[in-house]
Amino acid sequence: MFNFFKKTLGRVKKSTGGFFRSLIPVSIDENSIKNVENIFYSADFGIEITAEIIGEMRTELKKNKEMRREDVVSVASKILEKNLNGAEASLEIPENSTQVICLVGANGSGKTTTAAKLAYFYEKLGKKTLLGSCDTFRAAADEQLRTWGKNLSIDVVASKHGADPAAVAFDAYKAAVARGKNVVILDTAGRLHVKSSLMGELQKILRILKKANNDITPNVWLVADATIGTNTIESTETFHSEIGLTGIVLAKLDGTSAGGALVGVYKKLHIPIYFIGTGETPESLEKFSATKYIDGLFASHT
Ligand SMILES: Nc1nc2c(ncn2[C@@H]2O[C@H](COP(=O)(O)OP(=O)(O)OP(=O)(O)O)[C@@H](O)[C@H]2O)c(=O)[nH]1
Ligand SMILES: [Mg+2]
Repeated sequence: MFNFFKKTLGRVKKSTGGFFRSLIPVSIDENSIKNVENIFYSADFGIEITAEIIGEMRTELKKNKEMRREDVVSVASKILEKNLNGAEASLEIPENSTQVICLVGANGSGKTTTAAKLAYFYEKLGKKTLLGSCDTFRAAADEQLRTWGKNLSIDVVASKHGADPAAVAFDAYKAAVARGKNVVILDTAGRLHVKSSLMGELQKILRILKKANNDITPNVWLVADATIGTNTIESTETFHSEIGLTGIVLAKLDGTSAGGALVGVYKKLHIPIYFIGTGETPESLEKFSATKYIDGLFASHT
């Protein structure tokens, strides 16, 4: 993130929406286009998406010498919409089935909180859920999930600190089937994408789940931190090539981050985006909507 954006963000503690819009100058010509380029680049949209927006703006500016903020919003919205086409996804939960969602991601990205929010989300839809604590690495991890389970009245299967995460995944899946649960959500330990041994641990979890039931196709969702920026593309790519991601949840979109990296990630990898996280409470999880995301980004201050 450029210092400019960081500094300005620091000054104005507002939601991303109206604030991001207010960064765009009210009037733009050939000379101030660089300004707009910096704004989009600094919001983590990445080189390619930013270049697309700027390219389109240059074409417009050839026709008319001046663009208004509204015109930039309109051009950028169309480009973001095009690049997010097909990104929205929804989990199918057929009757009498037990779906598995395995959450993976970097340290502190929001996996455990998202696991709890997802359980709450599906319970509200009338589905029966179970949480599995496969983070046996961090001593307090299962306690964190147990607390969520207790507060939300959702079953939790956990194990001792240091236990094999794959064994917990197996037990959680079996317990979910035995108890007639519709969705089992597995929380895993945070890991750096460059650590191949830790990627091996995730591969083992997925192998063991296949042993528990060869017919299941686990959903493997990356919980990405919206505040991290463009290196999300690189880490998502590695997670994807190592374990085959089937979905993305973008956590922490409630802060000042524009979550622009999401667009670059989807453009490159075409991994569906299921949810966005918008806070720390159980309710603060929304199904991803491209239109809502774009509208929120460019919303006016109220
Ligand atoms: N504002 C905000 N905070 C969030 C969101 N999701 C998670 N958090 C916070 O981010 C911090 C880390 O969340 P966790 O769920 O513990 O992250 P984790 O990925 O499980 O962390 P590790 O297990 O240590 O890798 C906590 O303080 C959460 O409350 C979100 O959508 N918005
Ligand atoms: Mg965790």
